[in-house]
Amino acid sequence: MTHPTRTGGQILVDALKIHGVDTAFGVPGESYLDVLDALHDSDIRFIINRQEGGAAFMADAYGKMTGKPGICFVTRGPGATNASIGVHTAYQDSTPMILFIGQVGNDFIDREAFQEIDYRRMYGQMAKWVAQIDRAERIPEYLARAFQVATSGRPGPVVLALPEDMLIDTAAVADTRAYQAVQASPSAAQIDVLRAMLASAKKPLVLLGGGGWNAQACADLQRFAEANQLPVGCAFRFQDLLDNAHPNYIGDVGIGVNPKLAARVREADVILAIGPRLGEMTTGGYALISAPVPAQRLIHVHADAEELGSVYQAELMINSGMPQIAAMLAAMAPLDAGAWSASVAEAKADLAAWQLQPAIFQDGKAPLDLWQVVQQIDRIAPHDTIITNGAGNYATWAHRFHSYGGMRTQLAPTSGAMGYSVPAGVAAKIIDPKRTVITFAGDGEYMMNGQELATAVQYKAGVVIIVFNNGMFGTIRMHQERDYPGRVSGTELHNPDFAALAVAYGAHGEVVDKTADFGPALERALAHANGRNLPALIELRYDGNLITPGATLETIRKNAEAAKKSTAERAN
Ligand SMILES: Cc1ncc(C[n+]2csc(CCOP(=O)(O)OP(=O)(O)O)c2C)c(N)n1
Ligand SMILES: [Mg+2]
Repeated sequence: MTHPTRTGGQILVDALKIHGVDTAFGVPGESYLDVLDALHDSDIRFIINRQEGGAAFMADAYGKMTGKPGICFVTRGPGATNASIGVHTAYQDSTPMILFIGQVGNDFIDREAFQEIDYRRMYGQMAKWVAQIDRAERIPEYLARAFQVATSGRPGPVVLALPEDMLIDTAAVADTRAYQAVQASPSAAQIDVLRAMLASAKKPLVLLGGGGWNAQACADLQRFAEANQLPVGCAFRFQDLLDNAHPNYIGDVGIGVNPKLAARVREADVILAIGPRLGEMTTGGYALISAPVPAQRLIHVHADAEELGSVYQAELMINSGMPQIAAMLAAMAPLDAGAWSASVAEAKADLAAWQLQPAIFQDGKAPLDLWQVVQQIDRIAPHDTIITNGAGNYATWAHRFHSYGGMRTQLAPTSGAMGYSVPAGVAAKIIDPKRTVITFAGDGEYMMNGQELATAVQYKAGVVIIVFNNGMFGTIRMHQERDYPGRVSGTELHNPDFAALAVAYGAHGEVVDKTADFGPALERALAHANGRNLPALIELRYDGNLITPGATLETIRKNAEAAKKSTAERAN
């Protein structure tokens, strides 16, 4: 059989089409001009970003939203290093992604030629698989494998380097079939053991998390929780796997966890963890569930066989994809829930109490009440609104007080990466323009990838960005006050006028510093974003002392000073 002669770039873009790619993100480079040329004739939408960190975060957001690998193209050296934050995030978050990097030609390789890096070494610990394609006729094979690896088992990022001369070389080669993501399924015997362990429980708890979920899997899991009246918590930043308004949703087990929920995790007799790695943030530093042998009887379900038993020696380990286990649990004969059925309503009441207006706002003295801000968002925006955020204390206001509306209404990095919020919000609106998208950004966090506001304007992505401007890298300041009270160092920020900056980009921008002004400002921003398909930014100016819902900076400092004083007195 004869095949048409194509350039490497054409073979690659044809392969992307075969694997179902409709959108790619990136920043161009002369190292992969032939791919850019092949994209010119394809119907793949190539979203041009302003910085590779933004591009890689957008690819991560695409992977999270669709379950298909997010595609990102960057150039060698500087482009590849800028993109690394998105690869690290995709790895920690178990997001399918493929990063293509233009590479130095084979004629110059290994001379530390211009912008040359060995990506196998650079990305060795951050990606599921890193390879370099040295021959154009092997592109179809490498791409098929890249899609397999990114989506099978525990999803994650793959990095492929593309030497420049290989891309312009020609070959007459056949295409492959489309990839098929491969996932394990639980055995019937494992489901029997799982059922018996739950049947013996008095205080069972389900914990959801990790990558690889889809709408059907979430729906099946919800049916299982309902049929067995099980309380369901969600791992750090996987808070949307069960609609937060559902009676069985009892809260997020992450940073700043509700102490009553933390106690429930500690005191549970059987924990059914479906999907999460049970990482540091979800286990309160491996304290709520102790490693390696937990006090609770642990059933750990994970998509990666190697993750199971790597930290926790669960009593029952099940290697399974999320849709596979969820379908089997939905079909499982329901248990007698008499021993624990009351706990669901109790835990839900604990959550409701935890979500009441915090004491720091109750005297009404704060001109801008951040709790009220979230109440207004939940009142005005649709329940299926996508909320994005990056790292920073401001994210607490969303995580604790917002009611996430179910599967993929939360785009947030478990890697704790600053700079994720804006690209994720812009990408979400590009991928699903009918959805309302609201981005929570810190003043520090916004400035890490705020340039993607230009991408939003260019592609008519009507995202609403809320900048929490407290004039500082607040999280670090909080830790500083705890450990080095009163010694502020390296955490103050002198900021631009964010609203004016947004206007300069062609977006709508306004400043809010009073509680009563937020609702109307949000209405205007949403009308602008959804009506005119252009981004809108609301800058919140508030008292930086309001650092967490539970304590002000001042209290944290005073407590730390008092603790230091008493330690010193005891030493004397
Ligand atoms: C890329 C990156 N750099 C640094 C950090 C460390 N870090 C975590 S939170 C934070 C401060 C965030 O400040 P801001 O966005 O203003 O939010 P705030 O805490 O003030 O609400 C920093 C510097 C990080 N997580 N990610
Ligand atoms: Mg800040």
